[in-house]
Amino acid sequence: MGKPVTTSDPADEVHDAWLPSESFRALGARRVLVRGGGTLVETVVREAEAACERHGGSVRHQAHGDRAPADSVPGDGGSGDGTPGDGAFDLILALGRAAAPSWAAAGIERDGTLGAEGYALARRGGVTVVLADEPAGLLYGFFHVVRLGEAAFADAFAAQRHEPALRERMLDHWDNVDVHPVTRQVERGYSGGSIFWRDGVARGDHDRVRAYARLLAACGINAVAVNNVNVHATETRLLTDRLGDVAAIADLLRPYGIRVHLSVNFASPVALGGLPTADPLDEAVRSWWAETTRRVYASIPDFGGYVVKADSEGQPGPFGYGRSHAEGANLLAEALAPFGGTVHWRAFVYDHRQDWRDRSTDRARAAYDHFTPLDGLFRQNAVLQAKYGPMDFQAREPVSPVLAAMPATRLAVEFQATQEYTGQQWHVCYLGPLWSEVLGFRPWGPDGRTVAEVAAASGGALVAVSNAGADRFWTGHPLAQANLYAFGRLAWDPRLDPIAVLDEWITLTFPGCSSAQSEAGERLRGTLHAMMDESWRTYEQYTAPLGVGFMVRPGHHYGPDVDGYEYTSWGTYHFADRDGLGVDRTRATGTGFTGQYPKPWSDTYESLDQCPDELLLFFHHVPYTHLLHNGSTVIQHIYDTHFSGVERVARMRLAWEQIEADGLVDRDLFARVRDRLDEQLRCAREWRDQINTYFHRKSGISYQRCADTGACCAEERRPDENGASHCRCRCRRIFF
Ligand code: GCV
Repeated sequence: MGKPVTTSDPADEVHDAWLPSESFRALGARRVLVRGGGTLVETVVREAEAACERHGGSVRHQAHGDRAPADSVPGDGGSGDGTPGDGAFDLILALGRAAAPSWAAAGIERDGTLGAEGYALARRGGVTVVLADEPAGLLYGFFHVVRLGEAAFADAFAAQRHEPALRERMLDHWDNVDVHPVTRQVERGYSGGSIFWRDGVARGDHDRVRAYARLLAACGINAVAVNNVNVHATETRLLTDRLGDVAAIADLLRPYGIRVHLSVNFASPVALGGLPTADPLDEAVRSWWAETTRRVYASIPDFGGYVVKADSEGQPGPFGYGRSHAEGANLLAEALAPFGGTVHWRAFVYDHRQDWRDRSTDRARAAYDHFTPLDGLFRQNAVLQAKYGPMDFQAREPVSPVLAAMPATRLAVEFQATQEYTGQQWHVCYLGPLWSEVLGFRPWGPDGRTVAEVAAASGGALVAVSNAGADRFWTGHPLAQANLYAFGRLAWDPRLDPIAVLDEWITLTFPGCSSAQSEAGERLRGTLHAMMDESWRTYEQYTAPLGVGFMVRPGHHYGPDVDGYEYTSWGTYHFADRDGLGVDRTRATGTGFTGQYPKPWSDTYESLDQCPDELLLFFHHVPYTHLLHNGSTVIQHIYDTHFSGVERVARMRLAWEQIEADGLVDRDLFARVRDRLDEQLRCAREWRDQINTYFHRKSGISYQRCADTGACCAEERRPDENGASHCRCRCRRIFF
């Protein structure tokens, strides 16, 4: 536990990510008492033991601590039953009734309101205490102490309560069991193969799955869907004759408080049950789901539930039977209800066979149009899972209006940690700030609730498509681990500052940053922040401009192709012509999408004057000469941001090279990041050159400084990222 998962070749050693042995040093050097019993408490004990074994501390486990006497308080000599008094410990982790003396000692009144996963944390009289009503709380409290490091054992602090904002914090794996001919082992996977599956069978790498569970628990994730939402033939069978494979994964995740979910094929009654229909109102279909679900729970008693992509991109669904999505979702919810399971029903339903000539059909409208009429009709254990934006995980989209329009429905917000549209884990793109913006967005204006509050109040969830795979660094790009970590932390507390979360990740993952307490350590921390804090905005700068989205190569979605999707059926258009670009989604003259928002946003987005610059082309079709709030014209902004985005990537690459000499980063990790930065720079230049050339050719408008002065080359010569000296704007080099 805590040690790297090793295979025969040391070069294949799996990276510890944010749980290297060093992060347990403070805790592992202490005298620890754990009070309480059960699977999750056993996990805490094993974790503490492993840490103490490495760092010289000790662990005492009092499994039946209900008998702990009331006089067992800090400073006390002992309980009289052989257990030393609490004062003999530096850290006490105590559960429920077993914790009675510790609650008192910590000055916390136990009122039983910490919930299933909450905990209280205090330090008093030289003892740090973690107290929980339920076992999961103790596990999360344990990892909180790990995060605090020495700070957990320094100055006294008053009791703090910690509870997750969202009760379900879930990762969806888009992993296939079979290697799919197009999407391969993991759809949109950029981290090697699947942790769970390989070539049609369960991978069987239990150490790896356990190590994954540990990482997830340490950042607060408590649910995992183990297969792709596009459910193909073999994956359909996970529900029945391949259920044993799912149960085996559940057994490995359970000790870390993680429940397994399964993506299911809506047509399973036909595909597996031999029924002539999957009509949700058909009695035989309902019985089939009820019986099948009963069997699932017989095998996996804490099974979380189903995830369904229906009537979307070729997946079957209720529309095929003339039924609504509420009827479809309720069919599965009804089957899950007796066992406490939940169905996650995805709102990603749109027409992917659109005619590009038809400018009235707007894919952005689809989820709202399909689902808002169904508000209030979903069963209590159905959660409607909506992507954070109305399109598809673009680097910049407005927040989905569905999230503000279904007050009587449980809602999950879906993010994409796997970087399908944000550099595919070849580019540094820390997504914490994007997610934080979405979670903090207030659909009803400054006095209204945030998206995170809406989801939490609805009893919903936060979900991310996982970016982890069988790669030895877990995420392909080692710095992409930060996205997985940040997702868990923000799902626990959406109000956290994403840069502080990043700093937490840096401290845990690169112990050299703090333990060196040297200039070199500070340099490494500073370099990582310089590379990552703004990396999402950097990515945004050199790719599709001002929220217009896509412009990626069709199919694999990597690299630029401005017209790649322009004349296809997918509904992702930019409508650039010689005069301007962008999608008119106004009520006045466009698709009316702005009307799906409540005030003030429906008016803000409708108005050309008020629409935020970064979303301008999502909502409006404007001339290239349109003046942005930042004083630039649209065309000049496109040129400028694409130049500056590339320069920022070049600086990242340089910064990374400069920390090599300090030796605080593992050589392999250093090399992996360096190689990926090379590719990021190559790709960013490709984006810059294609986008700038394309819009120069379309608009015929030159880079402004040339037009103004005609002499920019003389005035603004300066070295580029390769040290070559030439015109800052480089327009001649690029455009002609
Ligand atoms: C799993 C996008 C992706 C698909 C993905 C789909 C979804 O369209 O490109 O690979 O399919 O979203 O979210 O269902």
